[in-house]
Amino acid sequence: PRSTLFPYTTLFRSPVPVGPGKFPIGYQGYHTYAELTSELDALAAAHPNQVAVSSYGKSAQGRPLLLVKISDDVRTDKHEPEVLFSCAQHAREHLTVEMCLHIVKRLAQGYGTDPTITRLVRSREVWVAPMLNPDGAEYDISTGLFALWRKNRQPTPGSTDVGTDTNRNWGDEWACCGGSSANPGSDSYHGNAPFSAPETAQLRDWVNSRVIGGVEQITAHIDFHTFSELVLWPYGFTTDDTGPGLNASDAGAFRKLGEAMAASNGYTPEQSSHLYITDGSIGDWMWAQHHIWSYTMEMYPTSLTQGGFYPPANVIERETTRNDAAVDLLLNYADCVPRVTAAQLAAPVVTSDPDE
Ligand code: 0X9
Ligand code: CA
Ligand code: ZN
Repeated sequence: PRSTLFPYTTLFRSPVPVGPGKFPIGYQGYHTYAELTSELDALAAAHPNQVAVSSYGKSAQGRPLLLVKISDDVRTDKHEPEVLFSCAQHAREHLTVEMCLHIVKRLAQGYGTDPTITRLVRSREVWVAPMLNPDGAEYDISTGLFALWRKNRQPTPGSTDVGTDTNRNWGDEWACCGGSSANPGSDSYHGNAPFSAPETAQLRDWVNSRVIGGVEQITAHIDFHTFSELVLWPYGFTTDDTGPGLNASDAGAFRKLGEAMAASNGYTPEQSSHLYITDGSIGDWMWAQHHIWSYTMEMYPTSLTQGGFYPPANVIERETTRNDAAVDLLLNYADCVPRVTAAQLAAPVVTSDPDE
């Protein structure tokens, strides 16, 4: 959502803290960075051929930026569509961490037991970056109460203000169009240069490293945020339906798959700039630079009265499972997203499996 803080602070009832660096009472089901790390390590240990945990760099404060790969025969780089799911660019959007963890768990545990998941895990290479901004996420719970923090925790040279909005720091049309702020104190501060945040620069470098033989291996992507229950697609920097490298047929495919995913989870689909203009957001770069079919999903809830950025942990299971069909749709179409425009979406979707 565009602006939240004034009504938020008056509506929000302070929860009971458990201790510094811990989620408060009612939020214990959420994962801290350390808990996320050990959960992922346990999944990799339980599914050594399907789950591998690594990192693509370090945050401003030195935390490893976690990266999970899920596939059959996970240590082999196959010639299969690669799909990226990313979460928690924004510190306080803790529900998205649970979304990424849920994707890893479901694919790992469903492989060999659920036929749909088995087929998807066999025919795709799935990457999950579950916490793009770990410094911010940890800062948000550092006192034991929520700090309402959004940005990273990078010092801004020449300012006492801390933090860059990583989702305004990507290098496509950076700071072009009034969709970000040059004020270091702003929650949408875009940084002093494109990719000035180590968190964005290193994810950029890793995505660039997936160009093999001149071809970007990642074909599709969802960046999860909260809140508003939306499915969004590029461009964010312009209200035009088309733009550099984005023609009407691309826009039609973005819309068709976006609408199909939204039909599956009850979210509202729209071009991201129709919500509001952003410049330097992740999805614009993913498309402009690599033609990755990149969506932004704003998860539960729709309003501040339902908890805003801080819904209680008892919604985690319901609100992550809610996106299973949308995740499967993206994985399914990742071989060729434009074929969605010809598909009968009510009919079951069949993807050929090169391993069979
Ligand atoms: O503003 C953002 O970065 C995202 N919303 S949030 O409330 N989670 O911060 C939405 C980005 C989507 N892009 C555009 N609306 N252009
Ligand atoms: Ca591959
Ligand atoms: Zn966000």
